[in-house]
Amino acid sequence: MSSILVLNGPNLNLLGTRQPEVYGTTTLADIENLCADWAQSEGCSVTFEQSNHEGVLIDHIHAARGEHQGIILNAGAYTHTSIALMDAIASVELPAIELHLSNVHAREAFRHKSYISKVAVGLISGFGAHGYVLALEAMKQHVSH
Ligand code: CA2
Repeated sequence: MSSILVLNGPNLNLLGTRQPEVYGTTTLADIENLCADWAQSEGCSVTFEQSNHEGVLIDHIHAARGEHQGIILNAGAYTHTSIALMDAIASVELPAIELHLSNVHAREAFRHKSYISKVAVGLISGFGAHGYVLALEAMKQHVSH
């Protein structure tokens, strides 16, 4: 059975409570439930984590080695700044999909740069909460080939 880590970065715990015009009204708990429902219907295992701390996110990435076949990463604003997260993804040699709720390329220029893209197998951006299901589908396909 394939096992996938879904990892969420800073401020995503606030989803559904602030800035609904940008990020929608779906909470992170709702997204976790969407992922759990997908996992059950597909016969996959999904582990869902969130942290506001760069080092904790790195620890989750390191711990994924030997536990999961792939990582789906919404690194939040660390996407645009963190060489440390990029290095962590490269070091574990697991496929990673970069995920964003919003279309980062339709937003401010500082969101157009991504350190995660350099080490990701692909990018899903702009489909809101449904992007998590799209990323899970893509990762399932990717690890089965
Ligand atoms: O679109 C995405 O998923 C982002 O990763 C979200 C990040 C942002 O910095 C990235 O550029 C794109 C921000 C997450 C903040 O989430 C909030 C949720 C509710 C209220 C305020 C922030």
